[in-house]
Amino acid sequence: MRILVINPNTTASMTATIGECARAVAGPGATVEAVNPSSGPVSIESHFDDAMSVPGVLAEVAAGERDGVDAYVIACFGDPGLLAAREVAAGPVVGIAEAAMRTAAYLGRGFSVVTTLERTVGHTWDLARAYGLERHCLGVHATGIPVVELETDPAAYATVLGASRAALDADGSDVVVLGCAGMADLCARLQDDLGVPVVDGVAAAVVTARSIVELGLATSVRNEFAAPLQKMVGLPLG
Ligand code: 5HY
Repeated sequence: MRILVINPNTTASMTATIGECARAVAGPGATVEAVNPSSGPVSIESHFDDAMSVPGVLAEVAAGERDGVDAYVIACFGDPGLLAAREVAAGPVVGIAEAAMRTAAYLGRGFSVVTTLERTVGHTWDLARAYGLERHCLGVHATGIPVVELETDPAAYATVLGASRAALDADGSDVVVLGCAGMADLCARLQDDLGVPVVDGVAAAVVTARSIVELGLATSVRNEFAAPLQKMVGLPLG
C-alpha cells in the first residue's frame, strides 16, 4: 500500500520530519512518501496562506493518482484542500486536524488543542464545528510560536509543554491535540511529561488512511465527492 503524505507548506525540512513520523506508524506493507509543493507559502498561518497552498496540494494529489497512490494524508492542521482532494483522489484522503480530533474523542471526555499563532485559533474552531466535534473540543490555545520556529527555537518544546499543562488545567480536559504538523516529533516526549494522551495528527491520519484502505473502503463518488468536471484553464492541476 502506498500512502502519500503531503505537507502543504514548502518547507522541505519540515516535510522530512513529517515523513519520519509518518513512517514510524505506517506498519508493515505500507510505504510512505512525504512531499511538499514546489511553490506556495513556507508556512500556513492565515486564511491567505491556507488558500494559496491548495493548488499545490491538489497538484500533488493529481500526480499521486497518475502514480498509483492508494491513500493521502494532508499534513497541515488547517486541512487545506481536504474536500477538494477527496474529489480528485480515488482512495481516501485524511486531514491531520480531522484525524487528530476524531482520535482524541476516543480517548477522553474532552480535548484541548495546542497550536502555533493566535490567529489560527478561529479556523481550528471552525474545523471542530465542521467535523461535529465541537462538543469534545474544550479549548484551542496558541503558544505564539510561528510554524517555522518550531524547528529553530530551542525553547519551543518547553513552551509547548507549558501551554499544554495550562490548557489541561484551564479546560478541564483529558487529552492534548497538537495543532501543527511541525509538532509531530514532540509528541512522544510530551505524552511522557504530561501523563495524558497526546495526539499527533500526522500519526493519527496515516493510521486512519491505512485502516480505510485495509477495510476495502474509499470516498463515495455518488454525489458530492464525484470527480470534478474538467473545466480549469491555465492551472497545471492534471
Ligand atoms: C501546520 N501550518 O500544521 C499548520 C499549523 C498552524 O504550515 N503546518 C503549517 O500553525 O496552523
